[in-house]
Amino acid sequence: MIQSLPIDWAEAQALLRKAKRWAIVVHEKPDGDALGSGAALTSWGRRLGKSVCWGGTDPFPAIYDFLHEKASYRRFPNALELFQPDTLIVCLDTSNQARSLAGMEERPREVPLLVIDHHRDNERYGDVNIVCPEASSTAELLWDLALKSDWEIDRDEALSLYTALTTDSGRFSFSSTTPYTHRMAAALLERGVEPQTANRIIYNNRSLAALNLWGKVFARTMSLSRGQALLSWIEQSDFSESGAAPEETEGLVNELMTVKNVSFAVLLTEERDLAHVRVSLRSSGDVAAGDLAARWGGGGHRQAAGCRLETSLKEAIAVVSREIEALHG
Ligand SMILES: [Mn+2]
Repeated sequence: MIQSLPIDWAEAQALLRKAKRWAIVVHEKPDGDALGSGAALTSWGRRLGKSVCWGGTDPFPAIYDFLHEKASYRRFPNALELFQPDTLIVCLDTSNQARSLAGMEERPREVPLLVIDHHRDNERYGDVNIVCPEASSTAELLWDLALKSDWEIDRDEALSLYTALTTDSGRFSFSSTTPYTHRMAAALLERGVEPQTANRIIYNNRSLAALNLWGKVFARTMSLSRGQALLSWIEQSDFSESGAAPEETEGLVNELMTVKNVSFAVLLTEERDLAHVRVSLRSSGDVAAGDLAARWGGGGHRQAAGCRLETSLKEAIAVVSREIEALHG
């Protein structure tokens, strides 16, 4: 791993060794990296003879049901029950306390906190912080920890780490993907991960209903600003007609960015009340997605942002496309 700041592995290892109990906490709306990393660390802890619990504020997303520690994941209503003697709290993939559990800020001094994360905006809120923004994923840091600690890595743990690695690196395509990321993937294959099986269980799990809904959205996509931008939308009736669930539109807007010469994409989703529209923006060009979202009271990053408009879908299509045409000239 390439790193900008020194990392105190020895202090982290000492905390992990000393505690009788590990309470592993992942961020709200946990993703593949949070869950894959949490599953691997849970399993290692148990093998080391620790009493381990792991979980987060939100339910376990069904698409990751195949992870081997799924059954031991728990929803914690707040952090208070974790504040017990001989316990170490480990926050994974979580940049600040507000994204972990309610009440985490009230942690007593005698309950140590270890933070392991790769978010650039991590607030280093732990007693020991393994924070490395250059890492493709939190899993990459857990992999280092396991190697430095001489922990065994079995096939289930390898699959959990591989899930985290591939989802957080966009299947090894984001700029955070390094030679080290690939070396780690290679080592996971040596420990029994089969890439074709992993790909099937991680990605090929869409419902036909969702495929039908995505098809409708693709078919009605409009080209703006001489093909530099694309805009499409989801009507409420699309959900009832296709039978797809709202969460099955996750990632749809990214597909619009796969069209040649497109550097800006917008997906509008009509809300249930037919009086609000959710706007998802993606950009890889000069017009920052976050700037446009901010104009309408939303926020986000340069490449990905969102906002919500109080208007009909028809009006939103008109307003947003006019704005994009003006910005791209
Ligand atoms: Mn992550």
